[in-house]
Amino acid sequence: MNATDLRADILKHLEFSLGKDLAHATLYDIRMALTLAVRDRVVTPWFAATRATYAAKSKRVYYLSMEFLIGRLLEDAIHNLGLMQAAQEAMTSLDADFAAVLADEPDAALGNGGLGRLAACFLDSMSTLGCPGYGYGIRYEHGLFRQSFHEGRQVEEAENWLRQRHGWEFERPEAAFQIGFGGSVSEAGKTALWTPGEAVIAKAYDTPTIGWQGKWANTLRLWGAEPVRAFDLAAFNQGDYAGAAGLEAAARTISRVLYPDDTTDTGKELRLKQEFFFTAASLRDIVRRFQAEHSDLRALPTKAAIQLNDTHPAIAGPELVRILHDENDMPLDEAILTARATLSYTNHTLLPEALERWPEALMARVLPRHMQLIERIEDTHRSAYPKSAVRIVEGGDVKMGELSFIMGHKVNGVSALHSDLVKTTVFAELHALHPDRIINQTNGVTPRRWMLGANPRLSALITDTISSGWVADLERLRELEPHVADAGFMAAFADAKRANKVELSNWFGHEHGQSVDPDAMYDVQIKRFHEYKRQHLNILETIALWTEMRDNPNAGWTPRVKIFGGKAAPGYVMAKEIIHLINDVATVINADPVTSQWLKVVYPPNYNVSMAEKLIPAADLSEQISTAGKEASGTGNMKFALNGALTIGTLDGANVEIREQVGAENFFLFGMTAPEVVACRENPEHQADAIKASPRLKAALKLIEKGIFSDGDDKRYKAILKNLRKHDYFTVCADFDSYYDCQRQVDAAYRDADQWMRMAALNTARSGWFSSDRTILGYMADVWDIKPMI
Ligand code: B1N
Repeated sequence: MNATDLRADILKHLEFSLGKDLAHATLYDIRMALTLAVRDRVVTPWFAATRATYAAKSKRVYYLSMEFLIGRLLEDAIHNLGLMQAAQEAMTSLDADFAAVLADEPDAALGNGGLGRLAACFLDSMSTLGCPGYGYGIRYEHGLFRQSFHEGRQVEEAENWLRQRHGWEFERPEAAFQIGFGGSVSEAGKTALWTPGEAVIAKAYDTPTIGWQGKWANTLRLWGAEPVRAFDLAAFNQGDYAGAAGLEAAARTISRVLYPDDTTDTGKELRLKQEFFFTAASLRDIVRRFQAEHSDLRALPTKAAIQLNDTHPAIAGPELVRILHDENDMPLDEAILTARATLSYTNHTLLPEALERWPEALMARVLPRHMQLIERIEDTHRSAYPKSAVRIVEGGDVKMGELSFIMGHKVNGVSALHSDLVKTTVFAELHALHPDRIINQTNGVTPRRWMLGANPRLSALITDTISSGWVADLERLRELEPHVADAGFMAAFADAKRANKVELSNWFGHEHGQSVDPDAMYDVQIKRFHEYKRQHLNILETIALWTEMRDNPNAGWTPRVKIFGGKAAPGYVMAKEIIHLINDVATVINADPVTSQWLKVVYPPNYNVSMAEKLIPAADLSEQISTAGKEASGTGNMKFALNGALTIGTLDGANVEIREQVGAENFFLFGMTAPEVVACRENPEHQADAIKASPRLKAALKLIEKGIFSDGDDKRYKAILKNLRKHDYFTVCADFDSYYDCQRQVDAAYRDADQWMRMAALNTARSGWFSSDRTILGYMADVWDIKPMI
């Protein structure tokens, strides 16, 4: 594919799809014309893949997820299709700034954090590996809110990615299902007839997801909610315009906005309706596709593998039983077995507040037939295991984790440590009954986006050194290891890192008016704000370090830039106060003439996928400092190691496996282990004892209390201080000294620039195992029983 053809197609789309001539084209027009020209090139392999799957009547994977945190698609598609050079040349010939065109695309932020981003990496890997499959989710009109800071406080604004045309999707008016809620259930022989009281239409929007080198493409099918009838004409004719539109608004509300909470159970009726809406529409589509190829629904598990991304689509269990039993007359026991053989469930968290429970009364009102079937599923479980104390319905709540476990043939955790904790904590009793059901599939990240796209400099060096096979076989990065002894390679590796840092510093300069020294260590913590992730541990250490620098200005300090990024759920008060504190501390420290040559704090607002793509390649140090036992896996940790940052971290989630892969000598470990944290909490004075034992921590808390970072306001951080001094469930205080000391080891290591770079290069060379291609191959073999089609 050459630049001339691409250019001609861009001009054709500009004229015929966008109705513009080149002289009047805006940046948006150029970007959209390029998008459509690239999309045209996705369609042929997409059709070929779909036809091959139909022809072979292959088994397909269906990945059901409330969230797909995709980010931008244009650059990724250009890379996957091998069009980078052609696109660059075409843009130059049209006098367009290619980087600006790519940056004009809004992020598709249909997710909160790791869980949604994992789903997006999985789509990429499934297409790269030729695993036939579909992602199913919701086409939210508004994705994750936009964050800004007003006097250091987080302010949320609605995000509006669909204000512009979404260039990648195909609307499918013919693929629409009516989805009901409420109503009543009547007996109909052995089965039952559910007559919903209200209904909406789920309409499909398809986005092709192209794999590496364009060899395969799958479909991401997102459902948008629409009213069954457009509006109430009679009301309109009587002049009641608002009333006439009310029906439409109520229906569209279902796909209006992404819930911005991760890790809390919001318990809202609208959330339950969203979950049922997309799950029911997806199941109807899956069963329809099956029935077009096969007649006997008992064979469903041999042709469809449905993965539940956490419990959000857990209603798939009872809904599939309802379809098989009520609508297709399969005996109930057989329907339950068939559904179980089709479904499997991934658990992403053990935090009790994130384990979904729905009040029985709400479930019975919104989904009356499903509530009955949940009771039948529970009866079946109880008659099979009369001694088991496990209940799906307990204390007036339906527990979606138990339901998912019982209705899935495999349950997986997302890192080795987390899967072990799943076995020994939340699902210990169910694990004893079903010892083969819980398995581990450690998460991964796609190297196409997180190395090739985000870090072109390092990618070029890797390709020059070991050729390009690593992009689809990331473990080949191990071939870099011998080159770590080669001064030429190491100089090039260091140059790539430094150039990434200069670029980031320039971006900080224009976007946030604060460029930073590229020779300082870039120390980065980017992730959602949550007490368990302990951004407050990091900022307390920053305060202690600043104090130490002021007290000993001649101690030969290692220059550092502390970089933060991330959003807090709008209702999570403590997390928002931690954000405020970081911004306040930044203001004071950055203005200090004594320390500013060594220490800066930068916190750009509105962290998202595109910002991660800028920050990660420029990082020297990756902060993975959660309370051990709380971060199920983490995936940012993998992206940093891959891009040659060293980790400072606890033995939590996938950190454990990262340390095993890269070598303990190339990882900065601190803090208590998960069992030590549990033991520590047995002492109700653990925080007080830790503060007493640590003059530095005590002094840092005191500075906050005195209002040093809040213009003398000694009340502003009362809640944080009280929590740390009295309660500190996340053991910030107990881990503080260990973290502080470890950071000083980091300082010393960074001063030996050559040795640091060798450790960084070994992190890159040994992170290949964290490719999501490896994860997906694991799911295909151990959960889905599917073979690659290419
Ligand atoms: O899932 C990621 C993991 O890498 C992270 O460690 C984990 O925290 C994250 C309720 C969640 N767990 N649970 C959620 C998201 C949305 C929501 O409404 C919970 N996210 C995770 C991928 O495995």
